[in-house]
Amino acid sequence: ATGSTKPDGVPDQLSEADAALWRGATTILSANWTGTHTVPSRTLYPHQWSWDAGFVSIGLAHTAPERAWRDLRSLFEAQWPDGRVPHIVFDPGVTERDYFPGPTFWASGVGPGGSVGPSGPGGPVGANGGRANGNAGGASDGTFPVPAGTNGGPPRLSSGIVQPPVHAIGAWTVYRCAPGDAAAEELRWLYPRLVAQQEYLATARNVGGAGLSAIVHPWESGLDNSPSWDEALAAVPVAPDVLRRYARRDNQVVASDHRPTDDDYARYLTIALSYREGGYRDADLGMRHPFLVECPGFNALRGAAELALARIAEVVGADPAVHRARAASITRLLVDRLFDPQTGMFHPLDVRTGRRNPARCVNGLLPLILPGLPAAQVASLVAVLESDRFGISARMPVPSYDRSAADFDPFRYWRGPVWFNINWLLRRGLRAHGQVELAGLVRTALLDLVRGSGYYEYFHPGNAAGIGSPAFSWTAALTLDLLA
Ligand code: 9YW
Repeated sequence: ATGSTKPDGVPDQLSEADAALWRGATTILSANWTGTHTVPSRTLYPHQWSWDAGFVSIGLAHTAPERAWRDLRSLFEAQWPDGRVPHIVFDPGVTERDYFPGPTFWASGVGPGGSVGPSGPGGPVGANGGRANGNAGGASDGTFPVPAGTNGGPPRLSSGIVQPPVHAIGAWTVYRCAPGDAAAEELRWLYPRLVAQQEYLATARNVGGAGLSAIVHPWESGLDNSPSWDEALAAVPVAPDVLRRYARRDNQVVASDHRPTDDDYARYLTIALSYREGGYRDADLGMRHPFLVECPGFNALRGAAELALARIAEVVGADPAVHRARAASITRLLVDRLFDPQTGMFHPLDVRTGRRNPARCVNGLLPLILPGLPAAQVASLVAVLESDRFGISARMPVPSYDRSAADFDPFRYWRGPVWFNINWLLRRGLRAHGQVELAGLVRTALLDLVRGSGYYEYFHPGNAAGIGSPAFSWTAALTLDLLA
């Protein structure tokens, strides 16, 4: 939280150089604000993305908490009756040409019988404003509140998949930075929805049966083309002609060799179509869905969300103990199922084959954010972070993939480049385990990146050049949090 500020809201304690960084970041967040939500990037991602909204709220907590609450509300107004929070909420004012795959591709709310709208098996809470379609899920007390503002309005168009649940951490951060009656009211509105989101992940996505959530698409991890998914993706039978039926847009905005390959994309679309054809239902996924993986990063964030919910529960008068117990159980399951003593880190488990993916990817370090992670695993992750594979240093934050791997690619998205949000999470984890010095190195290296290259989407892990979209929201937002 900030103390006294200069007239334009910049914290007094910042040096001139840091004040300039702060102003740069707030300018980007204002430019990416639409009036109801923040877009990740004006050029590349013109809608609202789920985990981006969580990170953005962490930055806005320091500069514009009322916008942070509005942003989170905007996302949760599009929550489905079964509790899932869609990974993209589409802006009806943006044309299909500006982003692919857009609302026509996802056709959310279209059931197997072709019925369109909120009465389909999984459409968003919409015109009829409730769970009239008989979906399971909702808050643990069995009542799912009707989202305010959508009652009687048109259904919000969205994708049908999810992203890592970082929103409780966001909401808690906004409240902590700017508490008060209005903020407590926002927490009361969000709390049952955040609980429903967690319930969905804990039940419908418990495909492996042990209690960890399975993702049904690489996009759900947030780490789209990470080597984490290579083996599971290779086994997906590509739908014939899929890339002729649908045209990509991303690689027309950003250089192709900085993005996933066409072959990756064909598989992404095939998996999404399979889920769509099943009406986005999760029953029997194990029997019919071509991609089901327990991701250590996703599940660690689910655990961290429970801990944030425990704090929120204390404010809204709910029971914090159940959330702490769930976080402890997720932590245990991660260690039992996804930790590999050979590599000293966590690896995704393919539910279809029972195999753990051997690649050393940065999502395998994210369980560090869980304060209850046993000391042996903490020590092991710290050793991996300090090794040449990930090379934590004051010069460069942690790359998305093992630097010594033969297929490490410094340009291609989640196969090497440095990502701001992941490093922000790792720094948080290091601090949670008393690794103050390493946490400080990550902070310094992150701030040097934006100071030297700007607020890019990702960065070259060798020369620190910005890659992908400039003026990227979560990079700006998390810069504010590092400076505050
Ligand atoms: C896409 C918006 C999203 C992020 C993902 C990132 C990328 C590509 O951009 O996804 O078209 O959705 O991989 O984590 O949320 O910033």
